Amino acid sequence: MAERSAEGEFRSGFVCFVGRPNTGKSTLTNALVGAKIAITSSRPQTTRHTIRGIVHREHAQLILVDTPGLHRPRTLLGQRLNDLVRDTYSEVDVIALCIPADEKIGPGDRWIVQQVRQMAPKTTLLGVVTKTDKVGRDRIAEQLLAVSQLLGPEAEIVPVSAVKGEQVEVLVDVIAAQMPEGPAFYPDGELTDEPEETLMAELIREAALEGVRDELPHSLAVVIEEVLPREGREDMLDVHALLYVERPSQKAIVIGKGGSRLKEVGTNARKQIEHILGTRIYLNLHVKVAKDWQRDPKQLGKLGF
Ligand SMILES: Nc1nc2c(ncn2[C@@H]2O[C@H](COP(=O)(O)OP(=O)(O)OP(=O)(O)O)[C@@H](O)[C@H]2O)c(=O)[nH]1
Ligand SMILES: [Mg+2]
Repeated sequence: MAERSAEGEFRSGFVCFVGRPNTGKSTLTNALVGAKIAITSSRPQTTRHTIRGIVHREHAQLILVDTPGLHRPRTLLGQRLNDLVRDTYSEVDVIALCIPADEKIGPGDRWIVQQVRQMAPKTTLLGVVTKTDKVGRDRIAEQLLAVSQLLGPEAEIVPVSAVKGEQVEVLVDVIAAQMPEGPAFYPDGELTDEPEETLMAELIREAALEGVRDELPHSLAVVIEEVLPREGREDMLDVHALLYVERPSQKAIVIGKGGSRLKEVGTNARKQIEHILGTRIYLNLHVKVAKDWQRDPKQLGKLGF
């Protein structure tokens, strides 16, 4: 168990969550921050840019950097996401490797450890065994041992369930103990440095990902075109968003029969956005085809990658 900082000392710093896609990094980020600032889904490659979440405690402030899952890239988008994650290694005090309790450690995990050790040889590497609610105690113990073998005997390893909220505070303490002494970087109460437009685009993408299958998730990108205050109404925003897909067939799936799916996506996203921004919005969604944007440098640039 890590030492707590002595009375009066304040610690602050950056911690980056890394791991294969779908290992629970964003869910854990939200659980630690105590608010939904990162979207999550059962599909790999949900997170596409680094998201900073801020954890405020009496004796510490942690800035969590949630990153896209790392994997051997198959598209230009995949390559850009990997580059993004590598860039953040050098900027953080602690790197926390997330490995689910219910999956065997594989070459993908070893590859990530090797990347981290190469790019940030001096940075503290922690192990986090995620999704512990999915397995029994024996399996958790087995996984802790396996992660210890992967990271070496000096590495601290914490088992957590972000969904059940188990061990989340223990993880905060262990990370905080590794941080340098120093003042807070962000004012009290600030939970993320995500621009509101990014949050909105992400919540729309999450709603649109719900229930879709196969390769569509990777083909979907959302851009906020315009945010305007409603004339004569201070408490309402008009938000215009574009959903990009790669093929006409995908456009049909997103829109649904008679527009039914898109309507549902709009309703779900609107509720989430209103909740996080604390203001009423009118959400206008349009779907467009941008052929093979994941592989096209020009299109990627336009979509912000
Ligand atoms: N049962 C259980 N499921 C979890 C837990 N944490 C995450 N999950 C589920 O695992 C899936 C992936 O979670 P995410 O947080 O989106 O994973 P990620 O690592 O951010 O994924 P990428 O952004 O694609 O790399 C989702 O379906 C989550 O609901 C947990 O503690 N318990
Ligand atoms: Mg994620």
